Amino acid sequence: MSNLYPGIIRKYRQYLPVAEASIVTLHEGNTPLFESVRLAKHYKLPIKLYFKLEGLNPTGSFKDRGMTYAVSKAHEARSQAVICASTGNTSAAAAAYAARMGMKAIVVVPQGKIALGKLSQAQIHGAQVFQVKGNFDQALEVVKELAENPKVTLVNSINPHRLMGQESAAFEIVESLGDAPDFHFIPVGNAGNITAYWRGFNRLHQEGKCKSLPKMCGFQAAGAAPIVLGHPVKNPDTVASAIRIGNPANWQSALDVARDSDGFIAAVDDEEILSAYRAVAQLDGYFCEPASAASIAGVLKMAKQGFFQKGQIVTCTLTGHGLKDPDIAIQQSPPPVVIEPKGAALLEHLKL
Ligand code: AN7
Repeated sequence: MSNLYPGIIRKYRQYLPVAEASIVTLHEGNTPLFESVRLAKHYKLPIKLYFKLEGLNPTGSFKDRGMTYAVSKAHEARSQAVICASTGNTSAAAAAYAARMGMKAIVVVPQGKIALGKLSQAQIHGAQVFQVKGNFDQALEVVKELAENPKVTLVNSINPHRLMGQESAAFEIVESLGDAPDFHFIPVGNAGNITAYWRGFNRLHQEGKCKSLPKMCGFQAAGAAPIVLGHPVKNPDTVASAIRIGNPANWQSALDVARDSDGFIAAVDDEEILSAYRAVAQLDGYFCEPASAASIAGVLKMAKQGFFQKGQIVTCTLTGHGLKDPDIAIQQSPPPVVIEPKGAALLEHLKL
């Protein structure tokens, strides 16, 4: 018998039913839960802080968990193509899973507003890529108009199969810790992922596989914080392009999760996001994308306010890999020094 890790559909078969011949996997999931050492120490956090490294999924984001199941179910339903609007990561995942299944992918992204790595993924996997003259919310309206067509399946997070797949990240956290954490911090865009985690934790709780439930703490970017403000944001703006969303698809559900878990949805500004983005890279050696750092910025913000008690267990989803958006990393770092090709020239610049 093979010991190959089979991906989340086969691992969590009882929760993700689909015909065997329709299963498409890139062996997503099984991502590490990684303890913060130097970042936690630097900020004198009283908690045990763990990062769920979702950037280590095959296309570099958590979207793979939802896409494996959404594309499998689309194939089972004899759909010919999958379609999505995206701030980048959904389109990368849709393109990759469609390629692996031999289906078409049609992706609609806001023109000039998605990270280059993500655009390159959609393109190289052979998706038909459309750039809409507008923002993500408008792109979503466009694809919803096509979703009635039985030949295509919409794979945004309004597709329930997406969220069913994404529950698997909560299952893995419970497996890693032996119980649920006290708090779970997570970035919020369309609010699909926070909804999926909460459902996942609840499922295991009902089955007696964890004794407690976490308080769910979701963070939007301040320039794109409709849930916090209580109204849609017409022109959302933030450095965290993945969560530049002004009218989230799962808005009500985010409010329900915050209420039911005794948690909250709050905002962090771009400065806080970028500071956390640099800190996790420079102190803990992990490179996440700016949107992912919103959850760490949230932890740091709450810690400053004395929110945590000593020894509490906090997990934090780092949703996507930093290599998706190298432009921001370069902007946020000192430029490389140009030198003559001589050891002495290098030595001049070193403080050894
Ligand atoms: C890195 O790809 O919406 O709250 O179209 O890429 O479940 O929407 C991406 C969202 C967080 C927010 N972090 O998750 C898309 C898209 C990263 C993301 C989110 C996204 P949701």
